Amino acid sequence: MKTLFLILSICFPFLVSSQTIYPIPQLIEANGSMDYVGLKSNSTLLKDFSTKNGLKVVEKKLKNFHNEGYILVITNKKIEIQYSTARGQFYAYKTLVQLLQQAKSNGKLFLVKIHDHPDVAFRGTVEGFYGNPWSYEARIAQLQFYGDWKMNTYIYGPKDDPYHSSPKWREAYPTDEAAKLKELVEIANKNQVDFYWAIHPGKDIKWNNADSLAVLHKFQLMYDLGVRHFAVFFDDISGEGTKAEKQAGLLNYLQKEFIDKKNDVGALIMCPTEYNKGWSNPKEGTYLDILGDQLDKRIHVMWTGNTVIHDITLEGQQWVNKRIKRPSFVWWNFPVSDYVRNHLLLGESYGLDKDAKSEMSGFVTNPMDKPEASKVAIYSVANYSWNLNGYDSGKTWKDAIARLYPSMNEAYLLFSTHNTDPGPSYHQYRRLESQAISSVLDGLTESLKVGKIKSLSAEEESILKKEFQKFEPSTKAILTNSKHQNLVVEIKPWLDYFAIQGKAALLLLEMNRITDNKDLLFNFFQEFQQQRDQMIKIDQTNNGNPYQPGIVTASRHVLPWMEQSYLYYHKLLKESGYPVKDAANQPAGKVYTNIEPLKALPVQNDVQNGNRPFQVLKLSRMLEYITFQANDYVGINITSASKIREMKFRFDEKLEGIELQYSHDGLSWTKDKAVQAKFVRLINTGSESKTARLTQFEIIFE
Ligand code: LTM
Repeated sequence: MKTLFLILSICFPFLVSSQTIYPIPQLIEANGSMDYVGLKSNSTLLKDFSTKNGLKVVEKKLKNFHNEGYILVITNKKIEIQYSTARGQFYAYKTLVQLLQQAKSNGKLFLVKIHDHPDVAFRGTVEGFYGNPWSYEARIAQLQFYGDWKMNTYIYGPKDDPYHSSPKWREAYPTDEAAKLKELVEIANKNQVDFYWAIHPGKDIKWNNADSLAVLHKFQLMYDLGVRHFAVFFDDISGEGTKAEKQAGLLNYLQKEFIDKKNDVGALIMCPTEYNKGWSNPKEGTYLDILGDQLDKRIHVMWTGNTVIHDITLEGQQWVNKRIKRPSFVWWNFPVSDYVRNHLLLGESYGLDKDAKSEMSGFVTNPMDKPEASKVAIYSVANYSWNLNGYDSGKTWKDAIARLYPSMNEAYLLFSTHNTDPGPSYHQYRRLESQAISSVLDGLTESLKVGKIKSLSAEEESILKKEFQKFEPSTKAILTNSKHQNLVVEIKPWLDYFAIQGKAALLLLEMNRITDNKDLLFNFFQEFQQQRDQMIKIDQTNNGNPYQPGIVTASRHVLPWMEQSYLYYHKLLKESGYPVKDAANQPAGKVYTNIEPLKALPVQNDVQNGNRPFQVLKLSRMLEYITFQANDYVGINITSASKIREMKFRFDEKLEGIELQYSHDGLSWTKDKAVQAKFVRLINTGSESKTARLTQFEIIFE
């Protein structure tokens, strides 16, 4: 069969073209000959297809067949669909619709035989991010989208829904919210999507009968709204709630008292507290092994990979699966951006192992709080999880953009190419960005850092110029595209910023060519500064969340080159006596810590917040818990000549033995506020480790 497939793929590549059917089917045979049925030019799709073209759709139910699989046979006499479940039947029609859509545009319906089934049993999304949960309307659009692309799982678990997590997980939803959830479940059912409702009780759960009953009761309330799939999350908690045997006990209780007693509820899913290798106790017999041994084998255990945000590797899957004694259920933290909220993550979904299908029971992506802008990545995950071997991240990404945004394909591809990397963060997860121009730009930046201008070859200059010339028109094409205003609403400030960035970059290219005419350079610099000021304004006045406020685009290669150029020309012109506008006297600093993952934590300069009278440096706010071993510290090394006015920090719980200290040299430390200090840190002065979430660390300057 496989050989036949190969031969046919080579002879008739258009037949197995991934442009034709997505997710790529496991096997396509050209039914004996490369024939096709001609369609009348006005043929509509499936509904009246059989009457107009004399081809009937015949259905056949199979026994002992893959439960989501189907066979679709198109001959010049009939279209036959074989399946064993309603879901298989649904997917067969989804494939047929794609073929008919294609046929509608070229008038030909090819005679084929398609054997298809998914590689991974659970495929879809987990709405599991921090920040604004998706709207009701956005969720409807998502559920329809999942049905179209053969995803069967949506896990509802927005961290900032108080009825999902603390403080209200024990309570019923208010009537209007309950009604909307009920409708969403119905829409999910219509699209063959299992609507999983997740509870996140671990922050304040008591391991007693009353709280076991509270979870059970909440499940029943959700069941009454139509929910038939449930999950329990124990991520991002500390203290009592984190105990493996207690968590396993609760899950087993729910299995016995709820799942086993109803006969229409799907398999339970749990997200453990140690949900990635980096945070797992490696010692035998600890947390993950306890779950492995004690948790009912029917319950799925989620896993984000070797760290919170990571590629999914075969080796990583095997490592955890051995411990939890079952294939883990992948919670992939891409393209979620709740830890870098000033970025858009629109790039390829890559880093997914093609050989890992037997090592995962499910694969869901945690998206951005921007549902439309997440669709390209979701579509990619639909493809990966359906057919791991057939997955090509780059091609899928391009196909996704072409399919979802045909009327602005090139423009959105260009914009996405430059909006992929999350930047430095404590997760240390980086993505390739601006690939066509990145190495040339990095060369320029490195040279500027040592005070030199690197000249460009004519070819290099032309490549950069052509690319930057596309920024503004691409932005316009997206902004004015009436079909995709849902998307535009989500990303407008980033589009505005990007358009100006393109103009500023073109000015820098001009400046790069000027060797000795400082007057001309000064003219260009002033223009460049105007554009840069506009970018700063967009950054300062949009996306005012308390975590990572503001806007950046093309931040991995283009922006650093622009900033380095700015510093270089500013200095050069100032020293040559030109009246260049001084940059605001901003405090500057970098993270100061001995805790390895926190070494990449950005320090934000909050001078942006225009209505604040003070200038502020703060540690980019983290979502997860930090463990301070004895003598561990985190703080800021102030690198500017700024005087400290006030210092603010907060943990989400009281921590004895964590001390605030100041130092001039990083060697001798004092508890007393030192206005001229160059280092401020929090240090665990006790002998026990301490775990908590640092929700604020801010130095306010005079
Ligand atoms: O990843 C998990 C299991 N939990 C949280 C998510 O809620 C959050 O969206 C991601 C990304 O910041 N990180 C987490 O730790």
